[in-house]
Amino acid sequence: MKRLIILLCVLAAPVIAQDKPEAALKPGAVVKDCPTCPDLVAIAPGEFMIGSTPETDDVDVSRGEAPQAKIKIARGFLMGRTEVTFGQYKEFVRETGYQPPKKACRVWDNEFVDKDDATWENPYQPARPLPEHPVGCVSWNDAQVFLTWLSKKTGKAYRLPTTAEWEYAARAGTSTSRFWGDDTDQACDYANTFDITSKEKYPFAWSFSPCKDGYAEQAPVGKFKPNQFGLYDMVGNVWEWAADCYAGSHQGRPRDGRAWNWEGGCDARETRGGGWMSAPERNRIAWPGKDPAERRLNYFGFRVARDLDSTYTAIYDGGQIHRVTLFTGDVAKAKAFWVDALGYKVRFDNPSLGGEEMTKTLKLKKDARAHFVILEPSKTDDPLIGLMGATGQQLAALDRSPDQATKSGDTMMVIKVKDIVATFAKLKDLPGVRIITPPSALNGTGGTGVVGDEGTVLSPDGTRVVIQQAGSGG
Ligand SMILES: [Ca+2]
Ligand SMILES: [Ca+2]
Repeated sequence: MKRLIILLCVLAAPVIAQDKPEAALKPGAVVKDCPTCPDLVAIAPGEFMIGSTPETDDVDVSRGEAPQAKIKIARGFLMGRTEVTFGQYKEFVRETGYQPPKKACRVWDNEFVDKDDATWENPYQPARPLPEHPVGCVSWNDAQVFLTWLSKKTGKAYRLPTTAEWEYAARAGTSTSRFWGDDTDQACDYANTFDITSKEKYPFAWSFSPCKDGYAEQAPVGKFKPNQFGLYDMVGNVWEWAADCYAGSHQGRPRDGRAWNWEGGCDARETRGGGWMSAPERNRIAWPGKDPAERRLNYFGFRVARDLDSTYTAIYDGGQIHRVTLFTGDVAKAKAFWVDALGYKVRFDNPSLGGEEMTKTLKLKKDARAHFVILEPSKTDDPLIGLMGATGQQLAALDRSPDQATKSGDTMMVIKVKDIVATFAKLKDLPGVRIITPPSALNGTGGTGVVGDEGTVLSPDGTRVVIQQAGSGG
């Protein structure tokens, strides 16, 4: 244990150089974390009413648009200026080799149908995507893997915008159905919707915007006028995944703009903003789609967000998310440990390998001090024993042998380094979380690393979490 503490102190030095604080950015300023990264627009804090008034045209009370709720976005944040593009996603796939578990995507083929040969590369509409097109046929799960990759690439903690952030940014100070007003006949200046151009090519049964925008299907991003915050395609083009569970109501939503997720996971995630194939009543800022996290449709994409001055440093160059295996003589005990002691909302699943998924949602006790200690194998693909401790739990029995660990009655998990990377990427909603173990510190001789940095952070469910280095007292 002594050795552990000494090493942790050595590792405490920051590994990311701090640039000028982003909190000082002027609203509307555009920043970029790498040459091919998404443009990010600085969004100022503020208050707004989420949802629609009962008098709004086409208001859908069944989706919980009304009644409204007052949201205070306390902190500024950065939001993708456009939808994530085909070119950006292609770079991600090239660098990671990411293969989604099941290759089917819903496209139009004389009807809307899931096609096995439809992929982000072959989304049918458009037949041959340009690098500037938004990427489609990406699920919420796929988006998480992309965000993990982008976070590791840039050292910044990328995530999806929360529902509240998305709507705040889309409204850009307006309270109308769309950021340009309520009229659908003006849509063609501001958005790629299901318009006369689309209607001429696709015989969908629903209504259309009574104007011509020139795009029958997807348009390259940024072709229409931006909203008042400088964001493009916040209505139309591709639907955009939000971080939140679909709630069907704004009552009970966190009032500070955080994502609304709950224990046990959710059946559907919110999608926002409508799309090129959607009817005008759905191409409104407030209307929420609800779709399972694994669903792919060629008219669903996403946009990135991140906190100002966020940091993210991953250990190893993981890439794929692999299965996380609970290894313990007492599974029930191990599960209880995770749930009670650690408590982050972490989804242990396996979008890249398919098969059985294990989903666990964890709840951290208020003011718990979470210590993350990892024992390192000689190779990144070796099983790795991670022992997770927290206040009231002992950081003990650090041992590479699962047998010994089980015998000693400790709760052990056998996971891979790559899984650690992926797991902690799931904590991306937590501002301030950093993984500060460099690979060189993990040498297979019982060396330890710590994940997390000192600081107080908020978990997505509003729990205040103090992350403190092991051995630093308290
Ligand atoms: Ca159109
Ligand atoms: Ca959009």
